[in-house]
Amino acid sequence: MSTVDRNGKIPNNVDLAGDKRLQRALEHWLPLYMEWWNDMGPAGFQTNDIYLRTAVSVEAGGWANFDYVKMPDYRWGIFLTPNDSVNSIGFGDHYGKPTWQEIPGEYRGNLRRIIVTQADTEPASVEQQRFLGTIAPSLYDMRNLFQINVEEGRHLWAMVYLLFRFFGKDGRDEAEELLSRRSGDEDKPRILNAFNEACDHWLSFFCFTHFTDRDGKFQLASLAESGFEPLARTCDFMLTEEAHHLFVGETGLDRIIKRSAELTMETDGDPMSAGGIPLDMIQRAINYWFTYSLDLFGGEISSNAANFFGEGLKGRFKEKSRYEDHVMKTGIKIVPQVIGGVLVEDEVPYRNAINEVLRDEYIEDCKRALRKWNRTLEKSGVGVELSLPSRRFHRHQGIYADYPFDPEGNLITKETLEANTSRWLLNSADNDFLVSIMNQVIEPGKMANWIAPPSRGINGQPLEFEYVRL
Ligand code: BYC
Ligand code: FE
Ligand code: FE
Repeated sequence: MSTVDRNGKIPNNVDLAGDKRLQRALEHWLPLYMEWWNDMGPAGFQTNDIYLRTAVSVEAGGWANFDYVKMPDYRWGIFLTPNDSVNSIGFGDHYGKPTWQEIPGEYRGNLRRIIVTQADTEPASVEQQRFLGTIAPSLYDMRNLFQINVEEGRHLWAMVYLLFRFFGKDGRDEAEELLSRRSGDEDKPRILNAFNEACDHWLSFFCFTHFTDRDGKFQLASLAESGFEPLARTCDFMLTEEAHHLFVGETGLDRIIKRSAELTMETDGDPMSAGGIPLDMIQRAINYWFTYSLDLFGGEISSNAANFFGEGLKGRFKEKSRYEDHVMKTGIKIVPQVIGGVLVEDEVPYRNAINEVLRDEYIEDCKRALRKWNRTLEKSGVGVELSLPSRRFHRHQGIYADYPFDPEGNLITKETLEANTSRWLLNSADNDFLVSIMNQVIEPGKMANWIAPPSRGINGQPLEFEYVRL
């Protein structure tokens, strides 16, 4: 049964009150978390009332409770999707056996690694977005930023609960480490590469929430069917919140694209002169964040991933509903590899290529959004199209990382790559310009000049609503 405790220090539906040791341990971690939030969470605005959605229960509607809240008073709770029936493991070598309620000893190391990696991304993203409130294009956008920030904080709580509950002293140590690593820090960086990249302006923010949070969607979905049931149910509930992050990214980019097209037309092809963002700069930002996000799926050929799947820890996207063979002991996947200086199609045992299977799904989802943006461009009549670069371009992980590819995925020379990098990827001049045009806009309903207004407000409120009370 999952009864919701809303009134304790830590709201939850995991019966914390019934496990005093665990409750005390988490209550001890709470001030450390708050210290991190004060140091590394959104700069400023901590005493302002913000129109936020808070999860107060897991039932339909109950997790989307809207009210004015000061960020430090947000109720960071622990909520798992309830499940009162007995489930069976949905894939891998234990297919069909009952799911685990406790950690199987032999998989402790791998589960710890998966949970810590997932956990690490959550505070990292908050750190990356720390200063964006000070240059928000509207109160609507500022509110969405803070909504995402508090929810990523809650996602950290979700993972830290698992660490405390199932990993004893190791878990407590990991939880402390999660608050001591820092995005972009030379000595103590965050674990995955995209989470150490600077996100200094709102073009990067929308690319991040579109492309990088979208990795979250696919990773969480593949963990939401894990044989370790507490992990599955935690990730399942996180996905409900994730949808809003993706909405912010996808519509945010669409609004920038719409405005950039307008300004391009109005200025005869020089939107920068009107404080707008050129479409080729948007393309470079897409190239940059899409490829860093591709890295987050891990290597194309990975024995880690094969083990996670075989052990029943991490499946594929919508494993139950989309696939028929859930064991996949045999089978191959074609993965193009560079062999002897040329790209050749190579056969890889299916399980070893499972990161690539997830990456395929992710790329399809990114293409869908791209088609939408291109429809916006088509309507504008600007005569420009955006595209997604090849999965081989600009990679830092996996089998393509060591080779120079162009955005179409052709092998090129290092010299050609170097000569074109600033044309293909968001560069320092772009970043300087983008920061220079982003000034805080705080009049309710008003938008910065470089972005179109959204089509509607939050939770049925008008655009002019005071989403942040300054
Ligand atoms: N950067 O076998 P390989 C989210 C490491 S986002 C740096 O190819 P594997 C969110 C790897 O650790 C979702 N290092 O990879 C979004 C290994 O290191 P060791 C986050 C990387 O293990 C926005 C080595 O390279 N969730 O929620 O098959 C805002 C060889 O690795 C990277 C998860 O990631 C990289 N990109 O797959 C807020 C789910 N990629 O052991 C939140 C949990 C790989 O040699 N994680 N390495 O030292 C996993 O399932 C897997 O760890 C990965 C990697 C898919 C990430
Ligand atoms: Fe998250
Ligand atoms: Fe997210």
